[in-house]
Amino acid sequence: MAFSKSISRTAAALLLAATTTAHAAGDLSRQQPIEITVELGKPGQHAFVPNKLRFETGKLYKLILRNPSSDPHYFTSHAFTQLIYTRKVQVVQNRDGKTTTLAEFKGAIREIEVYPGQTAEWWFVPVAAGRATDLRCGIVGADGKSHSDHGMVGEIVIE
Ligand SMILES: [Cu+2]
Repeated sequence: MAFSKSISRTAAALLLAATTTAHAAGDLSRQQPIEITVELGKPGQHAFVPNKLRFETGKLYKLILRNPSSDPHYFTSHAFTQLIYTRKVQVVQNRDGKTTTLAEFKGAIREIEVYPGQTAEWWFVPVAAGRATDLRCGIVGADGKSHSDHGMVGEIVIE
């Protein structure tokens, strides 16, 4: 008992030493973002393009969710949201070649719905490695099937 207690005390002291001598990485959410665009839907097809996404921990990403289709679409992955820190989500408007930010949302985000012809930007830093295989769009069409039933699914890997 006394032995294991002294071991853990030593470990704590080593950890403290390592923490105080290591260089601080700074504010990871303030890096220049790496931009990645995912199209939500394409004419006549419910799909994520691309449907396989790869990110690295500790880097800031600006995930541009663009909906060029005529249906609203969700970007939903519960597993993904457990692996990231969200800095913000922005709603942007593209008009006459000029991009204007309409709103910013801060805090934990669970899913995003983008309306036809619109764009949202998800700024986040992956904090844990993992594989999310639950990316989907749950909107149910007139045929009673969801977009994910029609193949609007995807996978996200964080390394
Ligand atoms: Cu959809």
